[in-house]
Amino acid sequence: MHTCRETSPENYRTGHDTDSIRRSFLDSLYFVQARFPEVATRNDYYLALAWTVRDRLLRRWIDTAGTYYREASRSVCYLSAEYLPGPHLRNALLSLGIEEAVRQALVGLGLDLDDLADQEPEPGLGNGGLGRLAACYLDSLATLEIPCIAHGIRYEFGIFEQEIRQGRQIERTDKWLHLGNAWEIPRPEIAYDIGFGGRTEHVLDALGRRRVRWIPEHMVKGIAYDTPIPGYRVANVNLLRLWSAEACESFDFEAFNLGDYQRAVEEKIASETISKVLYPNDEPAQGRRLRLAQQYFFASCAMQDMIRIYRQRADTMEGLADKFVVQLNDTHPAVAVAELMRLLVDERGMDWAPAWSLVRRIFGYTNHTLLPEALETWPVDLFASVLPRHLEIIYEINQRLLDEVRARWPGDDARIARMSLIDETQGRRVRMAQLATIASHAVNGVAELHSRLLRESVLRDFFELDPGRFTNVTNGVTPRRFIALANPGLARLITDTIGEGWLRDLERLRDLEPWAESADFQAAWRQVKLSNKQRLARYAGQRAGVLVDPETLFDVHVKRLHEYKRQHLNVLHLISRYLKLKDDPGLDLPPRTWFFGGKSAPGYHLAKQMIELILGVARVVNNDRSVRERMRVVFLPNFSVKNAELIYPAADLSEQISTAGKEASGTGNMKFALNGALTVGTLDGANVEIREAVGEENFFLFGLTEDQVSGIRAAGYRPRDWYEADPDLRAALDALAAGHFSPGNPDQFRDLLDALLSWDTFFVLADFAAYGRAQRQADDAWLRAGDWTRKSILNTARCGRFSSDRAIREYCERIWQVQPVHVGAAGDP
Ligand code: 26W
Repeated sequence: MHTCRETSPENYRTGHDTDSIRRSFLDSLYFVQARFPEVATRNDYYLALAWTVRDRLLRRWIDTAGTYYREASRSVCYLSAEYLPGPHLRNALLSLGIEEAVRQALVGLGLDLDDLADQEPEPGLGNGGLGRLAACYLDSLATLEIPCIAHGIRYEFGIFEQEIRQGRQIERTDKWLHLGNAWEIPRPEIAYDIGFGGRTEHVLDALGRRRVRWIPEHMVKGIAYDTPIPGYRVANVNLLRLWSAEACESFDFEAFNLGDYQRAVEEKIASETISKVLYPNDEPAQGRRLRLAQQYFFASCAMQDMIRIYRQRADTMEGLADKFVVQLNDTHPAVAVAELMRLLVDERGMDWAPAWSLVRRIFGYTNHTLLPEALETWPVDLFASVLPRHLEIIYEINQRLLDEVRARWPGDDARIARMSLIDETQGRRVRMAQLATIASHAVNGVAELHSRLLRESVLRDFFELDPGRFTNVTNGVTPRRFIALANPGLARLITDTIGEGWLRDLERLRDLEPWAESADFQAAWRQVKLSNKQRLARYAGQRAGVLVDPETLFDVHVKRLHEYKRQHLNVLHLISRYLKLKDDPGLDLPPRTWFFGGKSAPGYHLAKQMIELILGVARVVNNDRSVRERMRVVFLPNFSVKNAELIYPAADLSEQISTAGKEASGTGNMKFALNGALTVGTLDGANVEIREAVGEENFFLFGLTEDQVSGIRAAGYRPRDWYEADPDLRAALDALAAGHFSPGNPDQFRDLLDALLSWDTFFVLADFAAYGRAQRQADDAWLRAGDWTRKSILNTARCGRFSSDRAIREYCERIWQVQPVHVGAAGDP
């Protein structure tokens, strides 16, 4: 078997020097894009560049795959229904270390790298935090040389494009693939048949053992599309394997001959629907049939693919858990548990017990939310109609679980009812979090507070059943994209100050601490921040049509719109400040610009109202001559990874104001702090750990703690009392109710107001005054420029632990027990 090393064209096709890059760029333009300069479009040039860079990634992927194969290394299978990788080109150049060589190669051809890079569409295959975290983790897995295949769905249409029209969010279809995608490699031969519906047959096999055969009603084909995921300055390139659904028979010729053209393509349409579009909901679970089909589709492809790769070198299944560990990114892929049991027991003939112990050793489960409406449960009848065999397997798992619980807690029927995988209370539903938990050897939350609340509430009974299974891995973010790519000015200043190496060892940022006192360094630090603010101001002018002064305090609140994230608390404070300035223009409040950004799930009415409220207030404040020199409000449309890279480096103040106990972790909070923004926030999610890291004096804390919130809730919370008791709050809410920010439509915000004054689920009114005090602390600190800059430097210096490299190292040690595999790179200079 010849190895690839001798035959591969180690020359300009993969060289890292400017000449090789220019030659292979022109080659790609002529022979892949089939274009020549006179007629080539910007997209042609972008794609030609993408092919050129992709070849260099594939060079490394071949070395990686070869090494992993030779070393029979243990691998991670990361299963996630969502990925938000962001544009690939610039990250690939950074990882390969060829940005400058490419920039020179293009200049020589009269082309500009940044101009071409802007052409790349963003793969918006996720809603928010969960999807972006998965992408950060893939970057760290490759950078830490950990063998990994990440599985997901190749949605034809990703998260909608958000447009703002007449003060409202409009959703536009995301056609990310329409100009082609140079970063994926179609793998038509890596394909699996996926069954749906039908029935099961219980038979006795030749040895008289009970066997079950599933006869699906529908079959769909799952096709793999591979995207190379490069590590930073290592030769390892892992794979993101996204599955696309196709019809087993995409054209029914017989129907066509009968002139029934519709039926001829019916199956094709039905099948492709499965990977057609991403569900744009972030939190509220909608028990849609297609959603379950999507989840099973990629879970089955992933499990069948894992077994295929395993069986390339083993013919009995016993060693499967030595070679693979599977991480469930929330419950969305949790049906993979029942699928692996089906493949091991029904297809491979294993007995239940050994199969189950394999499954337990293989799976790990990460929970990302405590919101009851986000914990997935499926109606048993829906489950039975889509996945009849898997329901039987879940019943069997449940039976054995409840037998164990009964043995431990005889007569404790309440505990049995709470722990059963089948919720009998609301018309029999399958509890996916409980299924994932009982099938995993490790269950983790994504921040210390969240993991504690998980043990004490949602999964309390399972914690009592087996405490050793529960752990915490606080989230992290990749410094490659969110510092080096997004904030090159800061990256240069840091390297000039503490030397190279910090991008792979972020704790080294701590070496910046001594410089926090230096006036020169502070001035350089402020200069970097100012040029990032000027860049964002230009963007805001273009995309939101609002003129922004970069000298003002940039107060930034960007994340999905959700009541628990309390964008409306921010706006209420903003309104209060506006009314006060109207009353007393002499108030000594430093000029501030409020930036908001984020999408609302299309069906989430109150979240959409919050966007309208922000836009309504912006229109009034920005056009009010008496205040607009000191207050400006901007809603940045279509928040995404691409424009987030402009936003995080430009922020002075990061808004992390969720109700304590609701935000599992947050990751934007980490990106802001690492880029030198100070946080105004509650003791929620990872805010707690950020405040511990940076020091309480460098964090504007406010609000009820999780304990206090549950205390008030238990005692009975009457939001109207707070309205009555606080004149500032009353003035702001009254102005809203009076239609001050919705001229001609006074009732526009009725629902939002009613929700606040009647039940205020997320304690906005209760935290209003404290939030105002924290904001005044921020004003005062801002007026002491030197002090603010010092705090900003210390935030960056002390947040190295929030690197996704640290998080992945913890997963490797605590959950996956996988070791790095160093890949010697051929052809690399
Ligand atoms: C079924 C609908 C649905 C879709 C997505 C339910 C739940 C989700 C995700 C779990 C929501 C999500 O993105 N959660 C966020 O995950 C981040 C990464 O761990 C955390 O930092 C955020 O706090 C959490 O809200």
